[in-house]
Amino acid sequence: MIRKYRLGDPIETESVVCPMPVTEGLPEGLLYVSEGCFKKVLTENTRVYGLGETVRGINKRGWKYISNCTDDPVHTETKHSLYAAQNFILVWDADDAVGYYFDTPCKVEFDVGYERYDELVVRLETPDAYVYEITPDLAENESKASEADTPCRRVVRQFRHIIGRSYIPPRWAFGYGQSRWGYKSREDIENVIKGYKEADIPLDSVYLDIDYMDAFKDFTINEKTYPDFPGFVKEVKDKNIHLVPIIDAGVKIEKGYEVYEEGIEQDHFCKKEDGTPFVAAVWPGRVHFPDLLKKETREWFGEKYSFLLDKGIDGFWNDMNEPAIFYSEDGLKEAFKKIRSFEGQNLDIGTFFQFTNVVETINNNPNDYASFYHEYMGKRFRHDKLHNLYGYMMTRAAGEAFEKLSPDKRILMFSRSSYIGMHRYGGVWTGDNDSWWSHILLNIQQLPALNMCGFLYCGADTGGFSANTTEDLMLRWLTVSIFTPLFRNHSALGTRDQELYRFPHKDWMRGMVRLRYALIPYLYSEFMKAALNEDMYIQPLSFAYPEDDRACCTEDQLLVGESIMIAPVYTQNAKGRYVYLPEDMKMLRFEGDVLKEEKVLEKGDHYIDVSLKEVVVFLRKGHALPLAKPANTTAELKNDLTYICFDADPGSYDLYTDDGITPVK
Ligand code: MIG
Repeated sequence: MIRKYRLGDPIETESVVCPMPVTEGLPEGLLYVSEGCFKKVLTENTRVYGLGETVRGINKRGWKYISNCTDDPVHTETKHSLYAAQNFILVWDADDAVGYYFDTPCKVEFDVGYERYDELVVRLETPDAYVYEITPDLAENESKASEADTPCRRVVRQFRHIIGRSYIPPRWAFGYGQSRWGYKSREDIENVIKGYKEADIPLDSVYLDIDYMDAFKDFTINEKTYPDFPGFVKEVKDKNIHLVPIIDAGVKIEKGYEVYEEGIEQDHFCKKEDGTPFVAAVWPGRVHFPDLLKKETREWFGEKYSFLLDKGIDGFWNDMNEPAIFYSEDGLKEAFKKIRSFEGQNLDIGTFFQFTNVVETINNNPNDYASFYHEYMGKRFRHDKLHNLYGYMMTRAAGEAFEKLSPDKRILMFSRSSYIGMHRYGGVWTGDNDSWWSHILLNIQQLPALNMCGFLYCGADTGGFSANTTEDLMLRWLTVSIFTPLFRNHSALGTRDQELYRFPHKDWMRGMVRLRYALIPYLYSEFMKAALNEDMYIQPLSFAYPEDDRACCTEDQLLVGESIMIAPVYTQNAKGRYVYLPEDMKMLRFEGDVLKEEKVLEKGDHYIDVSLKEVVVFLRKGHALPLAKPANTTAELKNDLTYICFDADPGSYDLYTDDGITPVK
């Protein structure tokens, strides 16, 4: 059952697609303390889930999370905000599950037992919002119950129903992708493809980071480094490989640059209070931000993707759309003025840090976000009042354009920043993680939360973006990423090269990627069923075994689709790990795509050895797992499947298939 409440005068976000009457009063399960502040008592057993892409565990208790889309590349436990604002929270006690969705683009603070362990406090920056309260009981006209439903899963499914169907990518987007910030030319890309070919490692896509553009200008190509781009796209496509370029939010200010000129002429850029276009800076130096909140601007910007679609491109990633700001023109002036004022001084304890602070706070500065305006639904809004919608609207611009520009073909799209609602237009990647062991765990823990919020197509930079990776880290990370819909190896400029073919143990890595390809019929089928049934693709154990307290406390094992559980090793130099089985399961030990061992294990704790070249999967009782013969691209995968079963017939598995490319109606 879902009830919708209105607080004050909310800004419409169009994240909810089901029209619903407003119930008078306030949500029953929350205590309204004061203007925009809610409280709920948490018992010792209450678990709190949701919030999508954030730091820390699956159970969010014991920290404070702030929805405020931020380009912060250091994802440590100390942080409160990452790139996303996904305000869905699920509070679950022994026999009581309730979900809340706070639909407001303003900052929202979720104090989940931070001040007091036994209290959830939600503070809205401004007391204007729609609040949805979702309980597990189903009204007749609400989404159909599934046999596997448990209280948490029901709440999530109902929530997912009102926010609309999750984005569905083309099937090739389940293949392996190689990316790196630093590929400079057509030749660099050709070498990557050659490297994979020679090492016989499957590959479906190569990503083009900012260097494919001419001077970092959106919708341009550097003709010197990428001569005959359409010919290149075709040459690569003939090998069944897709090139996926990046698009940034900022439009370079440059006389004669078409996107800039048109944007000025047709009034598409965000303005300052005085009506002049707001000047910020990102990669190309000075830029304007397209006012993507405005419908006409979304149409205009979305149409621009045709520049690349027309050249044969069929996938994109949207970056820097929090939007990230290196500095604003006004902010920079101020900073120089301040810095000059320190000149000649004896910088001591009091002044030295003030001095360094001037530069440290210049990027993503709150003053800048409060100094430009949008036109949204016919009204003027200061950016900071609806900051969290910007990335959503950028991806929506693309998604809506694709429906017109590519009506017969799905286009790959994922974004860095997001708000619920964006899940209908694209997936997300989790941004600039590090090559740290703790970030494998973070990756594991973000996945179910993203699924709850509708972001089914998601994944992390495999191997880690910043910092230098190592062979063992990459191998272990692969044992997570081969199960995530988006499976991409990406790294930052200046870090150690991490294409799989460069590693001495590339044979082991090849084996893992081959296993991924063998799993694609299953993974795709489970993904599609989750999308079409408004369900979870990756679940925490508590969603399936709510009665089992041990399972509910398990934060480093996941259910992937209906048939399997994974328990990746994520600590360095471990030779295995303890795995908790919430029921009897069949352990499947793979070395590459070769099944080495099958063994039924009883419910309970087991220490499982897992060497660096192995992947261990647990098959649930009464379930079957289809496997294909691996191929070097998804296009070459055949549908002759073999099945591994545990007390089930192969025929019991409900395999979803389609052509993988026609948009699903
Ligand atoms: O501030 O385009 O998260 O994936 O490689 C860096 C360069 C800008 C941030 C993205 C990252 C990408 C990088 N971008």
